[in-house]
Amino acid sequence: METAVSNAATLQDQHDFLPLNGTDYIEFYVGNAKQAAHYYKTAFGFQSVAYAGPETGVKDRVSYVLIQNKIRFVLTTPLFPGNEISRHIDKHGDGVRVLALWVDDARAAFEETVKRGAEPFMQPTLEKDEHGEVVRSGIRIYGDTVHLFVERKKYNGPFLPGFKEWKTTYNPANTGLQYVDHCVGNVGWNEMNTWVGFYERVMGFRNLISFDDKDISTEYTALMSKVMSNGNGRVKFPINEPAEGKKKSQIEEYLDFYGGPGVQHVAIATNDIIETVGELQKRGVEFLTVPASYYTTLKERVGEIDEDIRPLQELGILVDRDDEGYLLQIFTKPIQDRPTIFFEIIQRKGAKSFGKGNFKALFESIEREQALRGNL
Ligand code: TYF
Ligand code: FE
Repeated sequence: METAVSNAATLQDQHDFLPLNGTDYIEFYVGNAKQAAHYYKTAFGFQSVAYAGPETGVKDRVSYVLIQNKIRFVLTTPLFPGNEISRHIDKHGDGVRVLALWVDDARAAFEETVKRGAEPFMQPTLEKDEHGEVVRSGIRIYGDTVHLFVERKKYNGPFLPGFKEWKTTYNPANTGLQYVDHCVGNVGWNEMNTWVGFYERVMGFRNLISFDDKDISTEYTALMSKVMSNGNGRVKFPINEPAEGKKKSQIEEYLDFYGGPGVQHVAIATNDIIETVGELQKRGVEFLTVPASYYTTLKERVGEIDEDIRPLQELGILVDRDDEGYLLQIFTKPIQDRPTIFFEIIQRKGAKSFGKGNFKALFESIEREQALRGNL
């Protein structure tokens, strides 16, 4: 059963020991950052911002920084075998290494979380260049994924010290992507509550919503999920674990191909999902599809909405309603050859939920893809 936990009041009474301004950046370790950067520019409409590599004095890697509105992605590739990036890619394929959080005090963020049991990843480190100074620190989370805390209040460079502005004449138009709505982690069997406890105890997050395996017909992919949110709601991390069902859980397929826990999907918000998804499809981004019957019963399920059903159906956009409003969402196919990370595009019209009414149609769609891969 879905359960909404309403402990917002109690949390507001407490001091937030880990104030977060939002997501600072998401860093992907990829096999070929030059080509990945081209894909994020061409297909998703990201803009070139900054570069680090041999030309800037970094000898073992190349990183490209891309932005679109409030979303910042860093694409990093190793230049040699045997380093930490190479090993990450060998094990996981392309994937998310860093979920960086924007803070006002990276030293305090490190102290407060490590004091509460976080495993240190990076001691607070001051980096400087002609644009000012940045302090970063970091802790480990599930799998090989880490949180970095980034304090940049005394910095006005393009990204971080060590990066130079990336000037280019190739600048495809953006696609209306606005900000990171949530980042979902897949963890191992029976590990969900461990990570829920971690986000509560170590990070001061609270459980917004829980889904158990009964929310998803046992005919289909079984999983459990709990959505964790920080105090001001700007950072949301749902955690999934596989559950025993009649068929192989989509979470298990992920864990097999990622080589353990990691980021499953990044949900990106838009203010006009029809416009954004239309543009993404024109540029070759592939999305999961649902049967036409989904749209014949849509009005009964969600009532009146501002959008015409026709373009929603043409694009394959899903709709769900909760007590506070409704949301529109759609999911890409995995964005690399391993069936691991994918993106969600979401437009919220009052709804604060995650699309439970779409789970059956969505998971059946994922399951069809799993079957094509022979992993069901
Ligand atoms: O973030 C969510 O909860 C929704 C639904 O494997 C979802 O996007 C949940 C689990 C999953 C795929 C999507
Ligand atoms: Fe999601």
